[in-house]
Amino acid sequence: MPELDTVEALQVEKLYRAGEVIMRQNEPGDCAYFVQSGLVEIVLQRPDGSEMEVGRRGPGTLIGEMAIVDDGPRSATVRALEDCRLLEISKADFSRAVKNANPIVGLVTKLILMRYRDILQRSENVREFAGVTTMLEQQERYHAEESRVLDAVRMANEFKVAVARQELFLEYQPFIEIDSGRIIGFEALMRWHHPVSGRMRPDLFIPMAEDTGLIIEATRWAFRESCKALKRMITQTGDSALFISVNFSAQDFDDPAFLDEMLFTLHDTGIHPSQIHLEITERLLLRQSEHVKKILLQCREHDMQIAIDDFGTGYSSLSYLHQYPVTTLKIDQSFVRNMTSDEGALGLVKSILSLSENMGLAIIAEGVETQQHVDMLKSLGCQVAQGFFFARPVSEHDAAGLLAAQPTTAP
Ligand code: G
Ligand code: G
Ligand code: MN
Repeated sequence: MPELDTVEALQVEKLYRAGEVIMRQNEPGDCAYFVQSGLVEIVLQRPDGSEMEVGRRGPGTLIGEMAIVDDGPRSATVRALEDCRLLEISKADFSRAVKNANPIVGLVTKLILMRYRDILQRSENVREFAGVTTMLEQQERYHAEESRVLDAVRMANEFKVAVARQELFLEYQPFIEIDSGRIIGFEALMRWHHPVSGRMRPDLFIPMAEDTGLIIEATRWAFRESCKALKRMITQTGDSALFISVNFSAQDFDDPAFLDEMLFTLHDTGIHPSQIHLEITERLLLRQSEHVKKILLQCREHDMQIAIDDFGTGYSSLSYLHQYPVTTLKIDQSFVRNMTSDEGALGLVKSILSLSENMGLAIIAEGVETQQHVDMLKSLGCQVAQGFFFARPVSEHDAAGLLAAQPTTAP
C-alpha cells in the first residue's frame, strides 16, 4: 500500500458496496482511486452492451489513473466485486501537486500515461470492441499531443541550462518622445540563441518557460542584465532619467522572493526603482489575485512604474485599472498599425487615450511603423512611441549607438 498518509489533500476515502459501479467506460473522469481494501473488476463494454472482464484489482493498486492526467474518458468500466474502501485522488489535487513538485514531472507523467493509453488502444482486446475509425482518430490525437509534449520537454530541458550557458541575451527597443524625437528609455526583450536551432523567437519559448516555471529564473536574469545595461547607458549619456522596461510573466509573481530579489538587484546595480517599468499583461490582472495586487502596490511604493503591455487585446473588463496600481498603458501595435486605415482601430486608440487622460495614466503607442503613424499620434496627443519606424529591438552595442547619435541636451 503506497504511503499517502502525509498527503492531506489526497485523503478522501470512498466506500463502495459489492456490485456498485465505480467508473463507467466512456464517461469523463475527474479522479483516480487507490484500492485500500476489497476487490474490483475492470470490464470492457462492447458497443452491443455485452461485457468482457479484462482484469481485477485488489489492495495497493491504482484505478482510473489515466483520466486525471490526460482528460480522456474512462477507457473501461470498474465495478466493486466486494465492499471496497477507496482513497480518492482528485484531478485538481493531483495536477496541483505534480505542478508544484516540478513542472517537468507533470509533462513526463502526462507523456507516460499517453503511451499507456496508446498501448491499450493497440491491444487486440480493445481492437475487438472499439470502432476502427475512432481508434485511429484517437491515436492521431495522442501522437500529436505526444510529440507536442516531447518537444516541450526537450525544449524545457534545454532552456533549463540556457541561462547558465549564456544562451539568453537581451535586445533593447527604444521609447521615443515624439515631440523631441529623443530616446527616453528602452524595453528589454529576451532572446534565446539555441545551440542547434539558432535564434529562437520569444513566442516559441516564453510559453514553455511559463508552463514549466522556468521563466522565473530567466526573468530574474533578464532583470539583472537590464539594470546593468541601464547603468551603462546612464554612464554613457549622463541622462539619469533613462528607464528600462522589463517584461514579467504571471509566474514571476508566484516566486515568494520576487520583490526582495528585485530590490536587492536594484541596490546591487545602483539603479533607482523609479527607472524601472514592469511590463505585465491584462491577463495577469484578470487573475484578480490579492497576492499580485500586494506585490504591485509594494513596487509602486518603491516608485517603480507599472505598464500594461498590449493594452486593449485582452479582456474588456476595465475594472482592474483602478483596482491595481497601474501607471502606464501600452496601446497594442495592432491598433496603431490599423488606425490609419480602419475607423474602428482609430476609435480604439482615441478611447484608450482619453481613458488614460481621465485616469491619469501615461501612454505608450507600440508598433509605430510609419511617419503617418507618428503624425496621427501626435495630433491625438500621444507623446511616447515605440516601433520599427524609430528602431527595431537592437543589441546593447547598437542601443549605445542610437544614444550616441542623439544631439546632446543642455544639462
Ligand atoms: O520580441 P518580440 O520580440 O518578438 O517579443 C515577443 C513577446 O515576447 C513580447 O510580446 C513580449 O511580451 C515577450 N517577451 C519578450 N521578452 C520577454 C521577457 O523577458 N519576459 C517575458 N515574460 N516575456 C517577454
Ligand atoms: O508584446 P510586446 O509589446 O512586448 O511585443 C514586442 C514585440 O513587438 C517584439 O517582438 C518586437 O520586435 C515587436 N515590435 C516592436 N515594434 C514593432 C513594430 O513597429 N512593428 C511590428 N510589426 N512589430 C514590432
Ligand atoms: Mn512588452
